[in-house]
Amino acid sequence: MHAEETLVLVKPDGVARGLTGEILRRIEAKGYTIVDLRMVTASRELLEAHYEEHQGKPFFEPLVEFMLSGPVVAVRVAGNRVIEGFRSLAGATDPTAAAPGTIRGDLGRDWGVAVQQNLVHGSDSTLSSERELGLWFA
Ligand code: IDP
Ligand code: MG
Repeated sequence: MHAEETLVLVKPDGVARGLTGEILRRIEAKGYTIVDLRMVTASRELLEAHYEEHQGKPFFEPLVEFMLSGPVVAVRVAGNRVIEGFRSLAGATDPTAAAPGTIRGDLGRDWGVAVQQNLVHGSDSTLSSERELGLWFA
């Protein structure tokens, strides 16, 4: 059977802080497989498509600006139940509330800006992983 896949992004804060290796280490240590990886300077068009579900929310424009602020590392990760499993590794959206032991809980914090800079993105369903992998690994 073809293993499930998810899209992970190391966001610009993770790349700028030199945490790409630590984040990839956690994914590999959990036992998932890195299938493909690329460093991308995203376009506004790509980010607006990626985050289309959030259009109209107060943090949407700050989110797009943040994601444009530097390179992102896009990773195709495979494994059974990897979508759920990576979301668990990442922790809650708000890094202040994210549990210790998670990427966001251990490595992230609130910087007092309009968008939560929380180091990583992970797809939240098979529908979104297929859509997002198509955008980032076209
Ligand atoms: P997720 O990344 O945990 O799936 P989403 O709800 O999909 O969270 O939101 C996308 C991104 O938008 C978050 O990772 C975070 O960077 C930012 N964000 C989400 N909700 C808020 C908020 O209420 N305030 C500020 N930024 C937010
Ligand atoms: Mg999300």
